Amino acid sequence: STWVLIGSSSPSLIGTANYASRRDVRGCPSMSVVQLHPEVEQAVADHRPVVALESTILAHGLPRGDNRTAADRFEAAVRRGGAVPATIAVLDGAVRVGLTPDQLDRLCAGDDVAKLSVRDLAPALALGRDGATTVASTAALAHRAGIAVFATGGLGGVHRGAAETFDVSADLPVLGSTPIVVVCAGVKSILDVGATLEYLETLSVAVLGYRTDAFPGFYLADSGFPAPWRVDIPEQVASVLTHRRGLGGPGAGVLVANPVPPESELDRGLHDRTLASGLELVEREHVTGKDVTPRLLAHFHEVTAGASLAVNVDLVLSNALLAGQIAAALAEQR
Ligand code: PSU
Ligand code: MN
Repeated sequence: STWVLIGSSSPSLIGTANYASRRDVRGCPSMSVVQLHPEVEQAVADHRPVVALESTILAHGLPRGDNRTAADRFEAAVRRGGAVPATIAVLDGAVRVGLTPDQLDRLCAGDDVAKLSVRDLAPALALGRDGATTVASTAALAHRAGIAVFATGGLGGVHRGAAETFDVSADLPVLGSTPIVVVCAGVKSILDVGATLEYLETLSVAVLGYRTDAFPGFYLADSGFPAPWRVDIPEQVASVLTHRRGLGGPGAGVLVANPVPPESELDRGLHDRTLASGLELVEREHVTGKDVTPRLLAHFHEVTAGASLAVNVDLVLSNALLAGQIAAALAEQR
């Protein structure tokens, strides 16, 4: 069963035990802090399609107010694609896989919502903090909960200047050891895209362009780099994951790079100017570490007077819909 693979392939991400079955997962003390929403739990148990959604984009990537509306729209897009949505976050001292409307309200309005990568999960749980999960922690938690498909906006990656700062998102190594499908619009264009693609190759992550030969550039449909592989239908992505698992070995992830719909793309000139001023700004304000990405995204939203916000929401909607279709195709192939 899938549970055997899920349990045995990345035992060390969150806990230390090697879980071999669903019963073991439930019985493990470290899993008692993982609370599945009843609808999600039932869907996973029935092997029906489920798509994980991250919460850092809500709490730290989109402005207050817009984020709450967007949260509902992301979940609705997953349902349109044919799957049950499971937004993941840490609330009330527990990991929540699938949030209630009240929990989404808190996550989107909260002033004290930490940004949690994988390494932050245990401290946040121990100290009873609320937190939003990044691509890295959402992928790890989704996988442990038995969810095979995950949608986000733009993947984190190698930052510009990383040769000196060492700023490389944990999104990359986690994807390198988690056999899950992540649907994104490429990596965020604020990053060093070429270096990120190289690192994904080093980590053995399969990179698939969806209906494109060009690797997408988040706000832009084309990053200027080619996509290593091209797929054209959700069934092909499902088949790639099935084969990835069938090959065994350390389970790396599958990255589906779905370009922003052409009609939603940001104007390239505006993009390039805003990026240049944003990079100057983080330098001038000495913004470092996990604050860099949220600061640059906020700068885009300010300078483009909401144009980048609309693009960001549109591309996540498109990814959530596709992720739903991929999860549905995967359930069909079982
Ligand atoms: N995609 C978006 N907006 C976001 C993110 C992704 O459209 O805010 C978040 C994800 O949670 C991703 C994080 O994991 O940005 C990357 O942060 P960092 O560069 O600090 O690893
Ligand atoms: Mn970083």
